[in-house]
Amino acid sequence: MHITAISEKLSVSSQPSMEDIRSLRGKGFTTLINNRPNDEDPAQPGTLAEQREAKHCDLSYAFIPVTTSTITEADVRAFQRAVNGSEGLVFAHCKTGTRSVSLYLIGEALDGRMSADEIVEFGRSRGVETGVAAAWLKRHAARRPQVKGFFDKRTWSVQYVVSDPATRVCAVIDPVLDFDEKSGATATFNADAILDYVRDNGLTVEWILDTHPHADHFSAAQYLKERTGAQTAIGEHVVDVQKLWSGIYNWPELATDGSQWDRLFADGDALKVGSIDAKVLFSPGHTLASITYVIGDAAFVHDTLFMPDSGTARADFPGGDARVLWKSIQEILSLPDETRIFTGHDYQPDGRAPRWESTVAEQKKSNPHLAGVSDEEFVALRARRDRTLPMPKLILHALQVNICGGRLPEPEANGRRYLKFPLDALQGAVWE
Ligand SMILES: N[C@@H](CCC(=O)N[C@@H](CS)C(=O)NCC(=O)O)C(=O)O
Ligand SMILES: [Fe+2]
Repeated sequence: MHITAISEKLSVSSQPSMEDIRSLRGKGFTTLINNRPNDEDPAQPGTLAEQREAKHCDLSYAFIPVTTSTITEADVRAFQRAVNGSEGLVFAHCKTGTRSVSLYLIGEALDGRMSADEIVEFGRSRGVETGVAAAWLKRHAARRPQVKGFFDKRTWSVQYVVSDPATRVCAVIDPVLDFDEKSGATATFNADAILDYVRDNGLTVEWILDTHPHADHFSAAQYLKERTGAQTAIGEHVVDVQKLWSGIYNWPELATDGSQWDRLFADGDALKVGSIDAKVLFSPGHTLASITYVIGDAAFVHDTLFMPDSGTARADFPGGDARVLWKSIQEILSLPDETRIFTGHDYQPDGRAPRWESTVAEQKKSNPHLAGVSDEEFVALRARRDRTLPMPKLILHALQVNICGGRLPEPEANGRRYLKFPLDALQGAVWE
């Protein structure tokens, strides 16, 4: 292990042995960050062993695995949070230390504390590799649109603000309205964080876009429309979802014509986010109405693909179909290889920090539900996995709000709003 001090708080190193990890407390470190994906080489301990040892030695532990070609801003922010949140000195490692240094340098540059020249000088004076950070920052500067993800840890949802740097116009995608099913309380923490970001960055919201009627959280589309005046939109097949669920809820008064949104998008429809061209792909399979928004070089695929280490979305909700999902995924994968893919959920396998950005090339290469998998195998593996998944805990709460465009039920005579649930209407109870 070769330790290099990077800042007052942070040091980076090549892969430590378990014995090295045991020595960290004695050297004054209180946090261990592992930036190395599991299984890079058979000799590495891996996250579970490192985490166990860290716990044993009273070190805080964060698992933020990256490769040099797939670092995202979310990784950089997770790294910053782990460093800033540490009470004492932080020890970060990958195989050689380069990835850990790169995460630090990119964060410093994004926050305006270091220029490109200062990064080069930093590398020269400390003898660390800065090429990865420099290349990342160059690619980042050339990218449009800007994409800011907001992770909701209660529902593992990712919400986005997608903005055009030229006009400062933005679209909000899949915003979450907070709901606590135990108390029945609603709140706007997530949506207000989005509004703060919009205000702090001088953005104008022109679109509030949903990819599909969500089954696991309420949409904050209405709340954000009231505050910004922006247009709401969803895919036109939402009318089919409305018809399906008005039956399940025995709700004949529900308008099933999509009139709850300002705009309904059809497959191939075009829109603009400021000066950036965007188009809509119909991507059913997870739901009857799912769509993908392709905005510049970024595709918002929500519940079709998850991160390459996490597979794909389930296809067993009412109206879901694995064969149809496979077709939708193939259309997304036919976008250019460098297209940025932004997913709608991240369920944090092995407790790794949340991630939501990949590329078409990475998905094709390493998503285990896709790489080397045939359509028949996909349908079979989806059916196998879906049989094991309980229904989302909020499916019955959420659909009645989301098929109304994120409007809560009207208050009754006493001023309170009420939800209504069918009993024994859905398959998928898991009793243990
Ligand atoms: N435990 C979560 C599950 C949510 C869920 O079922 N998510 C859907 C997307 S809405 C999915 O595709 N899950 C895939 C998986 O869990 O493998 C909840 O209760 O909300
Ligand atoms: Fe979903």
